[in-house]
Amino acid sequence: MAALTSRSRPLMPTPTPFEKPIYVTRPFLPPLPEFCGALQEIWSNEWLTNNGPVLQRFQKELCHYFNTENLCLFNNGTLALQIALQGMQLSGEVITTPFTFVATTHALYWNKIRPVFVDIEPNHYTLDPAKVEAAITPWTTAILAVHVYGYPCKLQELADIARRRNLLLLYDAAHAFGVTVDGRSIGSYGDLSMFSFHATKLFHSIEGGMLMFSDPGQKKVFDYLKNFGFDGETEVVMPGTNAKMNEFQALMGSQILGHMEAIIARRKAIDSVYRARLKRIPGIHIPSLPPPNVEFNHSYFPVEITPKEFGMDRDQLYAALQRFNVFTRRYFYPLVTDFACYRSLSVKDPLLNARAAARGILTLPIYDSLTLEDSERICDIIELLSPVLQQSHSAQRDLQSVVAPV
Ligand code: T4K
Repeated sequence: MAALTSRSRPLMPTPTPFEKPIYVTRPFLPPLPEFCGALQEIWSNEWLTNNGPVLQRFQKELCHYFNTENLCLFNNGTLALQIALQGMQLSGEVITTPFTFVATTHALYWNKIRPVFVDIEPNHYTLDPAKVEAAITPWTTAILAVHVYGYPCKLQELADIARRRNLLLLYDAAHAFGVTVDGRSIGSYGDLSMFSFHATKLFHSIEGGMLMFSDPGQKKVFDYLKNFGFDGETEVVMPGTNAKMNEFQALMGSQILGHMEAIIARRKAIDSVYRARLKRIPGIHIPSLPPPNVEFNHSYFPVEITPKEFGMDRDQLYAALQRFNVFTRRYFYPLVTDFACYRSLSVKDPLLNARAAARGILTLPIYDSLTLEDSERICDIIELLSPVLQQSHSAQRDLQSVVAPV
């Protein structure tokens, strides 16, 4: 009989809609009294932005966390990446992924760099090194890969290509705070990494961004570029912009940093519930966890829906979950190449894996204040919505009505 159901619960109570909306994420907020108490420092300093003392302290804390001096803070991740490309004087073509948040591509465009889109590998949706190699032209200056959902890119393969072909290797690590590979922060791989500290991220400073880089000489350039190019009070050495992180952002980041270990542990527990429950549902594919040399951050929980096996397509499930007050997201759909502003670009690669991922992936709610009961209930709802399981349930009910004593 158990074989007929996904769990050994003969007749499931029908799950009901959540009373309040369950979003794909909610920001972690430090305890309010803790934060309010800490605000006193800003009031005492009467210093709100422009490289203030709280920002300087936060930067030191991050240097310690990432075990490097080579980092620079910004008011968001998008401007951090734009400034990185500008400061490294990149031009021509950069090989990149279409399966990302649109900011990755925008940063190239704002620097008048042509994005050359190649496909991703199907396991963790990161840039496929073989496709990168094939797309290199005399105009290629760099590779811009994305650790999407926090899954590390093929670090060794990409590094080999970059070294052999004399290209810079940049990572959009917006999703990868807290990820380590072989005991080293993921930000220490490649020439440079950008982290986003947006409110929707695992680690945040309300809005914010960070660059981590291998060449210490770059710090000065990035610091100029984020502050109008000022060198002292009376000299401007390059046409910079304004991309400074303010004191309130820095304070939020600083307050959250100390909670990171616990935050990741709680997400790991939610991830385990989803994995254990959803793997039994036909038509739901869960990407594998990264190998044991990776400390993962569980920043997202993507699942891939196969309509034929599941019995409905990803978009139908996305809409059906909303009726239960569960607001999942289709990160990243549409592909960047399908947005109106990039549609006219010629893309040689058919992007088969990226298209399949954009069509099939649903990112489920995962965040600090989501309880394990909430995640169980989301699984209950998905089971209820699964046409295949429903057929099994009704078959089971039929069977029970036959065998049940009168
Ligand atoms: N590269 C990559 C790979 C990225 O993913 C991103 C950003 C960037 C670069 C650029 O970094 P930043 O410049 O943003 O630092 C969100 C974020 O705005 C964006 O930062 C993020 N990627 C992207 C993946 O997701 P939306 O349009 O999905 O956000 P929104 O407002 O719909 O929020 C999602 C859900 O989060 C809401 O349904 C509810 C919840 N939420 C959101 C906010 C802002 C809250 O509960 N509280 C909140 O304060 O883009």
